[in-house]
Amino acid sequence: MLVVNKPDTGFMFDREAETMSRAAIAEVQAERLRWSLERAYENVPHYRAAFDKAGVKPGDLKSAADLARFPFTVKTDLRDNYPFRIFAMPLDQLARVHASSGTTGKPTVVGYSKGDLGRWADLMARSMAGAGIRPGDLVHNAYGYGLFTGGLGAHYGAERLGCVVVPVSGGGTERQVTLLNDFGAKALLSTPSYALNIAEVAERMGVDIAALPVHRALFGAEPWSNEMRAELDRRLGVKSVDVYGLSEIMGPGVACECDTERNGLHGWEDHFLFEIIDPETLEPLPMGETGELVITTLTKEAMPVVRYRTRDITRLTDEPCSCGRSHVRIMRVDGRDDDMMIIRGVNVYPSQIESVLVGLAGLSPHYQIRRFREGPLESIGVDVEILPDLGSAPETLAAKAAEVRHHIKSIIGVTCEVVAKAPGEVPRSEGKAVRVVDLR
Ligand code: DLL
Repeated sequence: MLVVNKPDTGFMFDREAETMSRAAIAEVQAERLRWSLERAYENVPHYRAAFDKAGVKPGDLKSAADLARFPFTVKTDLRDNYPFRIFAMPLDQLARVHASSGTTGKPTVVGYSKGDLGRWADLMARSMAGAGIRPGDLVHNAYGYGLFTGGLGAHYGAERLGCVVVPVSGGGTERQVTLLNDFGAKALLSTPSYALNIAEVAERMGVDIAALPVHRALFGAEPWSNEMRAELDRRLGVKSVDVYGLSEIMGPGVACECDTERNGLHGWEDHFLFEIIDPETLEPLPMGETGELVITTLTKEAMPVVRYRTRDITRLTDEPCSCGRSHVRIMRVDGRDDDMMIIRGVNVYPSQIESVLVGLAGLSPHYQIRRFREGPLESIGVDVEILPDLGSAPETLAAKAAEVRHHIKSIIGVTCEVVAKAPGEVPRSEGKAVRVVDLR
């Protein structure tokens, strides 16, 4: 249902659902959860075996709190059922499949019914409206099209909202700049690292993106810091908003910030149930505590997913948001537990290093982290890049490296090897950035 209050404030794609009372959310969740568990148990051999092994039946669920008795699902469960055995519907009744890139081992394949695709488009439209994108806006979609869920997920969401989509996909950065300039899109959709690449190429081409009509950006698919947000807002002249999702659960649009607060991403609780668990003990943690995000789908027909361990580390808050949306907020995801580095006892995420680097005088915001071993100990190196106007004399590079090393040590508390490189020497991203190179 499309409810428009005023042309630009208070706009919501589905006001009734987005502003439900907490009690109404709990009621809808309990009912849909039962349906989803039953669907998984009755139709997917993997879930039947896993529930039987844990000694639970869908009927044991009396309230959402009983979900803690049900088994988790992990990525290898999806791989073990490659390609289509995790689906709850016959293949010929599905409407689409997507898959992860699968850099290690087999990719994970996910499936959607026609109804699932409709709900995905609705949730993505909801997310985009919350981010300040409006029906009629021209939307430049630079998320990759194909098996990755970013391109098509954003595409159909934008169409559902009533936008005009430019389906440019990732890559061909000069052409991206030309199209942004010539078409005058109001919104840019891409990964934050690719947006940075676009900003840089535009500057080289003499195009001032900040002066163009583009005023909103929906960035996600990878962690990015608030410092990077400030940098992108400034260089692109946009208000950028964080969108979260994962293919195993749906794709982009599982959660999204509102442009009112930009402080935590509203997770759409009428379609997903969010839990935070302690990744060591696997026990659910109370609201507000930091741990691993676990998601159960409530309305997915083709591929219900029960208690999926995302590996993403974050916390939830159910404090009211000034935008009026009642759905729980997922605080920004700093990183995945497999990205966390432990350097001499200090836990470090790549995004913390990013926070220190972005905005340092004389430095470009491009960086890459190397993980390596020195004897038995884990160490990290950070490649940074200086701005062209500093020149690239060896002594300038060395001085910059020493300065960055000092900042990282004093702010994060870890000692690392810093290499300052000449402009253009750190690889640029066209989709998800490779922030960490593992040399161990
Ligand atoms: O990245 C879906 C997506 C596309 C989200 C476009 C947003 C925009 P996957 O390729 O399956 O799906 O990767 C999912 O990416 O578990 C997180 O670790 C990470 N991730 C996604 N969004 C964010 C975000 C898409 N906003 C994995 N902040 C997730 C931090 C994110 N990490």
